[in-house]
Amino acid sequence: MSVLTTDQRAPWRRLLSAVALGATAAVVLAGCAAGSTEEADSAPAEDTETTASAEALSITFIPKNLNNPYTGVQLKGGKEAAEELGMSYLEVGALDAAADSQVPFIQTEVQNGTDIIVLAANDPNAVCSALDEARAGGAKVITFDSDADCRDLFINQVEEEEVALGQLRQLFDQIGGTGEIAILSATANAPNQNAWIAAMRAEIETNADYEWEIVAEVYGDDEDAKSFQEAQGLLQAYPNLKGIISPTTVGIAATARYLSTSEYKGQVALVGLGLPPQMKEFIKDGTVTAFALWDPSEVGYLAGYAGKALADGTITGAEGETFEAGKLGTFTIGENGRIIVGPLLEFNAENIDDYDYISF
Ligand code: RAM
Repeated sequence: MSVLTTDQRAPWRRLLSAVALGATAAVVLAGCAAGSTEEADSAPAEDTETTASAEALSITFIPKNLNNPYTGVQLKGGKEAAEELGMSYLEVGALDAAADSQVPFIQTEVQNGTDIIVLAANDPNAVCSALDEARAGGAKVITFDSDADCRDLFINQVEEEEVALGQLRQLFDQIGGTGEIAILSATANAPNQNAWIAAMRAEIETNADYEWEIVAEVYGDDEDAKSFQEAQGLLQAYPNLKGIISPTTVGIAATARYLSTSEYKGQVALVGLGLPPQMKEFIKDGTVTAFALWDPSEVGYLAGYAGKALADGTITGAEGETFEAGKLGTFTIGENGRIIVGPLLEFNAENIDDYDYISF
């Protein structure tokens, strides 16, 4: 994955950054966000990956963390959209998904006068003041994958309840509705993880089919090694565990890898959200029977198109507005600026080979 530093941005944007530090920041950046400023007309070409046009809108993706194959698939879609739309594209971020790791990257984009910031929030409490500043300066802010309530739009992969219920049903199909289960999540503050887990817990409480006892909820922080250790810890601490739900691609892959060579293989069920290329071997060797996800590249792609429509003024983020998103078709903005990409995909031994295209 390529990560450009801000120094590689066009000189005119760096100039605006300097101006942006002054009191006139909002005015200057608002002009920049419109994408048709005089500065842009006389500016040298962008020195980024995707466009040579000085008038191009700039879009920067800030994922949860770079050290995550899921991120790579999402950004592939974002970059594709930026290329199709002639926008200048950048992806920046930290290797880890710590709560405050995204703040300096947002601040740099504010200083650079970036037109569209697309972010997967690690922690709304950490990122919102920097994002508010970006919006006050004229930037359009989109969250994707993981929401924060300080944005123009949220590109949500699948309705939260559908994500939650799909995983529970997959577990029920394998172990029935009784026994001890555990959750292996990503980071403790991740809005997407926590929304899915809350919906799962609510369903378990109210659905008479589900008499499971959730004995633990642990966090692998979307780091492979930590997730692996947490999986190992769960199985040692709870000898009667019947199933693990891991609603994170990093967590489920690490847990599957641990299970695959352990005495628990085939004894403890594992469901959750996984990337087909990472999970294929564990489906084939019988460690995992079924898991779920969506195509993450579509989430990034849609964010790119939504960002362009916002920056062009075609949409404002209001409920009921529609816009075209290239190969994905027409989308309508739902309640509270939310846009759903598609349905939950479920993978198993019968269909796993059909999803080789979801690759990183
Ligand atoms: C991990 C991340 C991401 C989530 C996927 C399912 O890669 O936590 O935010 O959407 O899993």
